This record gives sequence, C-alpha cells and structure tokens, in this order.
Amino acid sequence: MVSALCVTLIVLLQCILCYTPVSSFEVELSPKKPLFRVGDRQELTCRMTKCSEKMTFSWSNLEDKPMYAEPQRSSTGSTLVFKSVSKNIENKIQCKATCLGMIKQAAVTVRVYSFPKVPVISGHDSLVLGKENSLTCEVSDVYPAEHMTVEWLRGGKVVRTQEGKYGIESIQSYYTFTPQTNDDGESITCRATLSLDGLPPEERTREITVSMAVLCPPMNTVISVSPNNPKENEFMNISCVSDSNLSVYVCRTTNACGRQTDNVTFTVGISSFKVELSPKKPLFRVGDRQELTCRMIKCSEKMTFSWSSLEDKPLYAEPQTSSTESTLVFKSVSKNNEDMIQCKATCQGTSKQAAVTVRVYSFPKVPVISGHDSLVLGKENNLTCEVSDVYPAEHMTVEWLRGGKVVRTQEGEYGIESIQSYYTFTPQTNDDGESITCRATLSLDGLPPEERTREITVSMAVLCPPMNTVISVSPNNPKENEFMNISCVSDSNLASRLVLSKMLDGKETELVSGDGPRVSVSYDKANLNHSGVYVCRTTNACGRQTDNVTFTVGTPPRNTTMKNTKDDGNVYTALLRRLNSIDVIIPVIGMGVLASVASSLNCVRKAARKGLSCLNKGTPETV
Ligand SMILES: *[C@@H]1O[C@H](CO)[C@@H](O)[C@H](O)[C@H]1NC(C)=O
Ligand SMILES: *[C@@H]1O[C@H](CO)[C@@H](O)[C@H](O)[C@H]1NC(C)=O
Ligand SMILES: *[C@@H]1O[C@H](CO)[C@@H](O)[C@H](O)[C@H]1NC(C)=O
Ligand SMILES: *[C@@H]1O[C@H](CO)[C@@H](O)[C@H](O)[C@H]1NC(C)=O
Ligand SMILES: *[C@@H]1O[C@H](CO)[C@@H](O)[C@H](O)[C@H]1NC(C)=O
Ligand SMILES: *[C@@H]1O[C@H](CO)[C@@H](O)[C@H](O)[C@H]1NC(C)=O
Ligand SMILES: *[C@@H]1O[C@H](CO)[C@@H](O)[C@H](O)[C@H]1NC(C)=O
Ligand SMILES: *[C@H]1O[C@H](CO)[C@@H](O)[C@H](O)[C@H]1NC(C)=O
Repeated sequence: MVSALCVTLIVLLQCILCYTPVSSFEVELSPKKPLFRVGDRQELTCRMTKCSEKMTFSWSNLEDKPMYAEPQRSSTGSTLVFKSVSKNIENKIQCKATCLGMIKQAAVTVRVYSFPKVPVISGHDSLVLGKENSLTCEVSDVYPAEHMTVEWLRGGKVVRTQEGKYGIESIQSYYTFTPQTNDDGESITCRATLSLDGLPPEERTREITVSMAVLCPPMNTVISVSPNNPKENEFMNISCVSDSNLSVYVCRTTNACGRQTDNVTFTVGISSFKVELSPKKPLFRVGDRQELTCRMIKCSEKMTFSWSSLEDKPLYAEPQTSSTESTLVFKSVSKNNEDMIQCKATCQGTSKQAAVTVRVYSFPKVPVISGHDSLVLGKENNLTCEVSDVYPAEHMTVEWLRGGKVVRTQEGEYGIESIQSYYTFTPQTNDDGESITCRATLSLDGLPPEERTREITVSMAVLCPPMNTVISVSPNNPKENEFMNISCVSDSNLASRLVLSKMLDGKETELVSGDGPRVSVSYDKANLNHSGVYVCRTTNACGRQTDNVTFTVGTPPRNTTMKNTKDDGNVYTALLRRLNSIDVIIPVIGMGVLASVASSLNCVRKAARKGLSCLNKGTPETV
C-alpha cells in the first residue's frame, strides 16, 4: 500500500517537471566578441530562442557605468544601438530576458579601438647636413595606445621601434641621425601597428613614406653692387647670390651714424625628382648600335619625355619611350651622331632636363705597311704605313718602331679619314729579315685600352744586285775531241737571269740562258771552232754583273794554250771566223746546287728563309 502510493507520487512529480518551460529557452547576445571602432554606429542584439510567448528584455551594465546606448525592441529580441562608438562604451553588458515569468541572461565585453589616421612624419624636409637631426612621427587619436607599436624603416629595415603607453591619445616617436649628402632624396617610412585580437588586417597597420631632403650650408655667397660707382638719384642694385637651399640672408647697412639690419629666412623649395641620362660620357664606335637612356627619378606619376640636339642638328636616332623611361636608339653610329643631346622629362607639370655630349670614334683596322718587301740595298727607300677609316684623325699618332725603339712619329690631322706615314731609310745587308712595326694610337678619354692601339710588324726584305758572277771552262785546257764544259754561276737573293754568250763577229751570240744561279754548255768532243771569248751576263731587279773567259781548244799532238782574260773579244777574230757549229748545249739549273751556293751567302740565305726565291723559275731548258 505504502509502496503503491510512493510510485504514484513519483509519477505525478515527473509529470509536473515535464510541463515546466524554464529549461527550454535560451538567451543569445551577438556579436559574441564585440570590438567597435570609435565613431561608428554599432549594435548589440539580444534574442530569446524557443519562447513562443511574450518576452521582455532588459539591458544592464555590469561595470556600473551609464549605458550610452538606446535599446530598441523588435519582434524577436532587443537591440542596443550605439549611435557613435566612444571609449565610454567599453563595458561588460548584460541582457536579461523574461519568458513566461522565467528569467535568463547573457553578457558580452564590449571593446573599443581608435586608429583613424596615417602617421605624420615631420622634420624630414629640412635636414641639416652633417648634424644630428631628429625626425618626428606622430600617430594621433589612438586607442588603446598601449597596444600600438611605431616603427621607423629605412631601406626596408627597421631602424627604431617605440611602444605606445596606456592612457595617451597620440604617440610621438623620434628618430635621430646625422644625414650625409647621399641621404638626400632617400626614403624613410613610419609604420604604426595596433595589435588587438579580432582587429581586421586592414585596420591594424598604417604607414607613410617620405623623401628626405638634406640641406647644405650656403656656398659661393657673392654680394655685388651695380653700377660699380653708384650715383645719387640713379638706379643702384645690390644683390647677394648664394648656392643654398636653406638660407638666412642678412642685409646690413652701415653709415657714419650707425647701422640697420634686416634679414630674411627661406628654404628653397626642393623638387624631389631628377632626370638622369646614361651613359654619362657616351663614346660610341662607328657602326655600333648604341643607346642613350633618360629616366626620371622619384616621379610616381606618368612622365613625358622629349629629346633635342643642343647643337641644332637632326638627331639621326629614334626615341623609344615607355611610361618610366625613354631610350634614344642609334641603329648604326656615324660621325653625324656627334652632338650635345638633351632629354627633357615632365612629371606633374614640372620639367627637368639633362644633357650629355655624344662622342664618336672609328678605328676598325690594323695599319697596313707597304714597300718593306723590296728594299733596294744601299739606296734610299720609302716605306708606307696606312691607317684607314680613322675618326677623329687629329687624335691619332702613328709611330714607326725598329728594335723596340720609336724611329719616327706622325700625328693625324683634323678632317682626314686615312693617315699615311712614310719612313725613309737606306737599308744595309744586315737589315734584311729585320722587323719593322707601325703602331697607331687613338688617344680619346674613355676609350677602352683594347680599342686604343693597333699595330702591325713586318719583316723587311733587302734586295741585292747579282754578285760573284764567274764564267769558267772545264777542263782548264780543253783539248780537241775531248769533253769540254763552259759554265757560269752567280749569287743573287732575288730572281736573276743568266745569259751565256759567245763573241761572234764582235757580237754576243747567246748560247744558253736561264733563271738561276748557274747555266752551262758542254761539248762531248771539243774542236778548234769552240775556241774564243765567252761572256756571262747576270741581271736582277737591283743590277747586273758580267764576266768573260777566253780560251783555245788545243790539238792533242800540239800543245794547247790557255788564257783567261776579261774583255778580250778581238784577239781571236781570225779564230772565231772558223767557228761553225755547236755540238751540245745543256743548261743546268738545279735547286740543290742553288742551296749549296746560297748557304754560303748571308744575303741569299735570308732571302731564302723568307721564301723569297732567288730562282723564280727552276725549269731546265735545252737549246
Ligand atoms: C642643397 O644644395 C646643395 C648645394 O647646391 C646640394 O648639393 C644638395 O643636393 C641640395 N639639397 C637638396 C635637398 O636639394
Ligand atoms: C640686380 O643684380 C642681380 C645680379 O646681377 C640681377 O640678377 C638682378 O636682375 C638685378 N636687378 C635689377 C632690378 O636689375
Ligand atoms: C632676423 O630678424 C629678426 C627680427 O628682426 C631677429 O630677431 C633675428 O635675430 C634676425 N636674425 C639674424 C640672423 O640676423
Ligand atoms: C715616299 O713616298 C711618298 C708617296 O709616294 C712620297 O710622297 C714621299 O715624298 C716619298 N718620300 C721619299 C723620301 O721618297
Ligand atoms: C758543266 O759544269 C757545271 C759546273 O761544274 C756542272 O754543274 C755541269 O753538270 C757540267 N755539265 C756537264 C754536262 O757535265
Ligand atoms: C809542247 O809542250 C811541251 C811541254 O810543255 C814542250 O816541251 C814542247 O816543246 C811543246 N811543243 C811545242 C810544239 O810547242
Ligand atoms: C770548223 O769550221 C770550219 C770553217 O767554218 C769548218 O770547215 C770545219 O768543218 C769546222 N770543224 C768542225 C769539227 O766542225
Ligand atoms: C772581258 O773582261 C775584261 C775585264 O773585265 C774587259 O775589259 C773586256 O771588255 C771583256 N770582254 C768582253 C768581250 O766582254
């Protein structure tokens, strides 16, 4: 019985609990982590879920401050509207909702930030050269300042960092350094970063980059009065000129009674952009493709460029222009391109210009020597060295060198294109085979060393007249019916002609001739008719030589007389009349023989070494 009642009670209690609505509805506040920017309109929304009945909402501040906001009721919940966010609204805010007499609540912490402006750098535009200067970067209206970091950057590197402090609204950061001239125009950046959880990246960092201007002390200050002797009631001009971008000009007037001073201080405005032309000292080779490039530095806007000749000439070149630079292209450099060329660049309505002097040179070929390979021994000879296509010829020097020493120098002249230099001398046999050099040097500033000098060295060949011409008969006493050989030999270091003749009726009758050191005629069976005067003549480009021999062919029983005299043509007139036939004539020209003779002769040896043949034609002839 007791147990039955108990069971009934439990079931009843469970039923009551089942129908209680308290645990089924919830309160939601959004956003869950509010981070509001100062000045913005923002809202907090409170909703009750799973309550189908009428709901009531109430808002409260858990930090016991005024709310600075208006609640607005909607069909599903309540919205707390912050018309303009301020630091005051930072609070823990609670929403209390009632449904069917049951109360539920939720709370969020509202955080606020302020970082509306980019930093401002000051002091960068009037830095004094060589002194310690201080730049300031100010970040204003910052909240919460203790979460802000200010960094200075130069060339992409952080050079100084400063942290903000609790309670301040604006952060000043100082960067101190001693500027040098090359700091002029350089960039410096101030970057401020607010580090707060939930702050969108685009709100975290603001930075500014400025160009520094380094001012220099005044230079070249000149005060002048014109006219030199000013007169009463006449115009007078006192002027002071100084090269300076930051100046204090003082005018002090002194007379017998005292003095008065006035001054004016001003900074010459600096146009931060510059025009640069490269190369700075153009020296172009004739025929090359070359370029001049014009750039504008520190102009972020669209630029325009124009090129002109300061010598009032056509440009003979094509400009190729992009938005950041212009290139003047010389497709094939010529002397016409010598000019003073100016590039004018315009940025934001301001024009700047730069000019360079274009110089041109031409020196494409090595010098050419002529006349060195046929010098005549003992005579005044003339060698020529020619350097062609030279520009500018007045900057060229031509030198002749022998044995490493300069023996003659010649300067080029303005306006000529090719330079001929002559070297005159009288060669001796020992000059044969010696070297001679012609060196041309173009002296222009900026010309690379390998383009400055070109030289040629040649070997000289000294030609000699025929020497040691000898005609002989073998055997010395030729006999009738016996073998007899008449031969002529001569030394020469160049092609020479030998003619062996017999005197007949007072005239030279050629028996044999040839190009070479030797010609000969031989008779297997000599007879009396072969007796007489034989003449050998040698001729080459330099001269000639003659020798003769006179003999009588002896009869075996009789004794033979032999006479070897020169120029004895008429002695034997009677004998010569009896001459009627020539048995055999065999001219012999052989290189082997040439070599043996040549080896003993200095002049000939040198000629042979150089490939200058003493015998141009070595073909044997039969007459
Ligand atoms: C100031 O003038 C000096 C001398 O003329 C010059 O070297 C320097 O670059 C100038 N600085 C600026 C910022 O123009
Ligand atoms: C005064 O002299 C300066 C320097 O010679 C000159 O630049 C300036 O124009 C002159 N002023 C007048 C009003 O002649
Ligand atoms: C410039 O003039 C002002 C006002 O007259 C004066 O105070 C100052 O000392 C002067 N500066 C110089 C460098 O003379
Ligand atoms: C050398 O030759 C050149 C050209 O033929 C001539 O002008 C010059 O007078 C000559 N000099 C001598 C010394 O013969
Ligand atoms: C004649 O004499 C020369 C010189 O000795 C010699 O070279 C030549 O062979 C001789 N001729 C004959 C046919 O023997
Ligand atoms: C021939 O020569 C020999 C020896 O040299 C001499 O003895 C002789 O007398 C000569 N005869 C004649 C006819 O000249
Ligand atoms: C030499 O000449 C004479 C006269 O001309 C002639 O009669 C004779 O036959 C010649 N002797 C020889 C061996 O040729
Ligand atoms: C032979 O040589 C001598 C001496 O050099 C000379 O006087 C003579 O005229 C020459 N004879 C001939 C035919 O050439």
